[in-house]
Amino acid sequence: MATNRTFTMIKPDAVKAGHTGAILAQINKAGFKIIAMKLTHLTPSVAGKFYAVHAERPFYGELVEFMSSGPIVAAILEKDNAVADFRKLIGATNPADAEAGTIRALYATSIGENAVHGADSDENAAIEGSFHFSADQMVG
Ligand code: FUP
Repeated sequence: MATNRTFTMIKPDAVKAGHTGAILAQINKAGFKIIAMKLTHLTPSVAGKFYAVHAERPFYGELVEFMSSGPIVAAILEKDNAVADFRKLIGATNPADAEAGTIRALYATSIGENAVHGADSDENAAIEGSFHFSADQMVG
């Protein structure tokens, strides 16, 4: 069910640093089931489209450049209360404010290079999930 799913990306900084396996293990340990997953390298154009909602923000250019700077892992995750629970697991956008033990506290280096993305609503989770995956690429 859409309301029990969220969308995540392990960002280029974390993939580059070799944290993919540890982050996926933490996600699984927290009770999320992986419904769809791929390793991909976004072009600036695709990253720009994904983050179009931030197009007017001052950090948009840097965000698009960073998100297309190397491979990412995109995934759809399932769990009761997936969106809120995943936001809790990843911690605050700025790792300096992220609670100890959260993925961003452990692996993010700055507010821009913050290791993981997590959808912020059920609606955005569905939009972002279908941006990256077609229905036949989702399991279950
Ligand atoms: P989040 O939902 O926690 O990913 O945070 P936002 O939607 O506010 O921001 C999306 C992405 O923009 C962040 F992951 C990183 C980037 N960003 C910056 O680079 N600088 C900022 O001041 C805020 C966000």
